[in-house]
Amino acid sequence: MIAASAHESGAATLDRIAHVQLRSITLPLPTPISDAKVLTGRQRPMTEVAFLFAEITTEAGHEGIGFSYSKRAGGPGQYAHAREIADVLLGEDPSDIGKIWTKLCWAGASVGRSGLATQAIAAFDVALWDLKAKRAGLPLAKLLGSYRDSVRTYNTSGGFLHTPVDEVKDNAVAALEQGIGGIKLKVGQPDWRTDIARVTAVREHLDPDVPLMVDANQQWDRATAMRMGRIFEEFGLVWIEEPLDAYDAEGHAALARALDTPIATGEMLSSVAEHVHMIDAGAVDIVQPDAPRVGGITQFRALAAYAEAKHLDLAPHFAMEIHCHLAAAYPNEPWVEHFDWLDPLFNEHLEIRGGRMWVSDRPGLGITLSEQAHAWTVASSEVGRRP
Ligand code: SMN
Ligand code: MG
Repeated sequence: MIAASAHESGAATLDRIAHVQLRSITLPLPTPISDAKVLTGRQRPMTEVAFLFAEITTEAGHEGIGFSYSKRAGGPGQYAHAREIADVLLGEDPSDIGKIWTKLCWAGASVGRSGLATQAIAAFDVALWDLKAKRAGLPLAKLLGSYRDSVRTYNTSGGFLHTPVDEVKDNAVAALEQGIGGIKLKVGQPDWRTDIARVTAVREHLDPDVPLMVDANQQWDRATAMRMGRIFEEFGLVWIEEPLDAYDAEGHAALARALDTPIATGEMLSSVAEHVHMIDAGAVDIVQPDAPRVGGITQFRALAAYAEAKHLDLAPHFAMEIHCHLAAAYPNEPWVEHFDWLDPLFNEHLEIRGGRMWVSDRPGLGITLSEQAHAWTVASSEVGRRP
């Protein structure tokens, strides 16, 4: 007898994507943000973040939400690209996440498999993984196979270069009292002595056991990066982040070989291939992928598997609402970056205590858009029909 196919058995494979809602949401930042890229004139202070949200609904009524984002230029482009390719999803089995990623990629193949096109795909991909986990009744981390219920977390939003050092110290104390486990400070000032003075001031202000990281946002040339790295050795930093141009594999590798302090980088890379190039060059001790930037959770998981095989540590960049799940499913104890910037976008908030961020026990990512997020919507469109 021919075994009944999954279709005949009425399994979940009968479900099909019926409707896709896209939203472009502009999140205003409380104060203009400056890192090294601003102080050296490469960029203007950041005043907002452009989010691309995708909400997918199936004929059986299953729903998933995902997002991608752009700082400064790029948001409208991501939204426009997503609008162009959204109809590719209609009628597809929501479980065929890999197939759908490939279809979305080929739909826009002319604009490449990295950068803006990939980041637009990410919003759909994250939504499909959210939908898959919610349909299974599991938090995403558990669907992926989690190693832990919480992850170490450090704060970045209090340590930017526009913030006077006394305020940075206060922000660090407040973050630690909130239950945050580490503090990242921006460096890369025009005068390197100011960097040393600020990091020294914070180091001396906090308990010596508090983990500290620094982030130069690609500011230094190779000679400066080596000099600053050697000066920072005595601080026992958890890592030095983006000391060089994000694509300078050889330069990062020379630092990684020469310094005891781990080198962390990867946030700016927008494909798995770019990360593999850096990893293969020995350029990174702690890889910092950003799921929206590399094309979503499907791509992030491929990269995480490669990083695991290379015995690297993981510290995903930004988007903690996604990355707390992905980091919980990574073998080596990771760090997840804490930003409170996105809090107004969602009705739910991650629990932080004891130096750790606790993965929500809600199905999927565990997030729903707030009324405020809807009010900050600057454009929306839809394809298909709501079941
Ligand atoms: C960063 C994040 C958000 C804005 C500017 C820079 C960053 C980081 O490099 O690592 O958080
Ligand atoms: Mg950074």
